[in-house]
Amino acid sequence: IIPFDGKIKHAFKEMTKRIEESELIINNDGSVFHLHLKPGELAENIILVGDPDRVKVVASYFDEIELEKRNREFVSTTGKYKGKRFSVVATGIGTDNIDIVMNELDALVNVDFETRQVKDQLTTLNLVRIGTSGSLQKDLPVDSCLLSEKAIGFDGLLNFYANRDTVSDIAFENDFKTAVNWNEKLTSPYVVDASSELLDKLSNNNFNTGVTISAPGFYGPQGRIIRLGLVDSDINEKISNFIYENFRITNYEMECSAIYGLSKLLGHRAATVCAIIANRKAGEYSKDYKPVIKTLIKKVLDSLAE
Ligand code: R1P
Repeated sequence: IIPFDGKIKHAFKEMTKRIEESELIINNDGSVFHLHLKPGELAENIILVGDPDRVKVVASYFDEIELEKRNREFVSTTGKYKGKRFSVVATGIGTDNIDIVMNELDALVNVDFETRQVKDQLTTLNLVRIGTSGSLQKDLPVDSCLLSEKAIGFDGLLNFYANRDTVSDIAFENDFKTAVNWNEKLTSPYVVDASSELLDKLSNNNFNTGVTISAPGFYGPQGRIIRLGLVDSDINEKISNFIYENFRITNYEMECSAIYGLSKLLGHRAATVCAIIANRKAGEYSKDYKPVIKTLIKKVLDSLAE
C-alpha cells in the first residue's frame, strides 16, 4: 500500500492540472508555438543540430521523408533511416533556444494537446546533438570528433528549474569553481551527465570523449578577445589544466549543458557529438569541416538505427 501523503497528492495534482493557453501556446493548426510540429509528427529518435542548413544534410541520409516544417531557425524533418523513424531538428544557437526546443519536444510527446494535461504514460526521447565545437586541448586537433560525457553550463539555464541539484554533479561544480577561482558575479556553473545508454550506443565509434563547456556567448564567454577585455583573461588556461577524477575539459560549444540538464529533468536521454572545427590552444581553424560532419552524421544514425 502506498501512503497517499502530501507529496504524492501534490504530484498527482501537478499531473492532472490543465496547462493554460498562455503557458503552452498551441497554434491554430494544432502545432506547438515555435517548432510548428504537431503531436505525432515527431519521432522518438531525434538528431539536434545548431545550423538550420544542417537539417537537409542529415535528412539526405534518410530513405524516406515524411514531413518538413520550418519556423524561424527551428527547421525540422521527420523520416526513416534503415527502417527506423527519426526527426532532425535545428535548434539555432544557444541554450536559450534549447529551453524552447526541449520544452516543446517534451510537450509534443508528453502533453495531451486536447485536454492540455500531462499524459499518464510518459515517452522517453533519444536526443543526439551533432554540432561544431572549439577544442581546449592541444591533442584534440581540428577535424577530430568529441563525444561529451559531461557538460558544464556557464549559461545558468538549469539554475531556473527546481530539482536542478538532483541532476547535477555538485562535487564537480565545487571543485571546478575553486580550481578556476570562479568569479561570483557570473552565474554558477552546473555539471550534468550524458545518458549512459546513449554513450553505450555510440561507443563503437571510438570517438574521443571529454567534458564540454556550453557558454552563453561565442566571444567573451568562451575567452575570446577581439576588442573587449575579459573579467578573467586566464580562464581558458585554468580550464585546460583542470582535472576532476579522470575527467578533463576538452571543448567549448553553446548548447550541450542545457540539452543534458533538461533531458535529465524531463526523463529523456541525451548525448552530444561535435566536430572539432577550431583548436583554441593551437590557434587553428579547420580548412573544411563539412566532410567531418557528414561522417559524424552517418556514424550517429547507424549507431541509433541498430
Ligand atoms: C557557434 O558558431 C555555433 O556553433 C556551435 C555552437 O554550439 C554554436 O551553436 O554548434 P553548431 O554548429 O551546432 O551550431
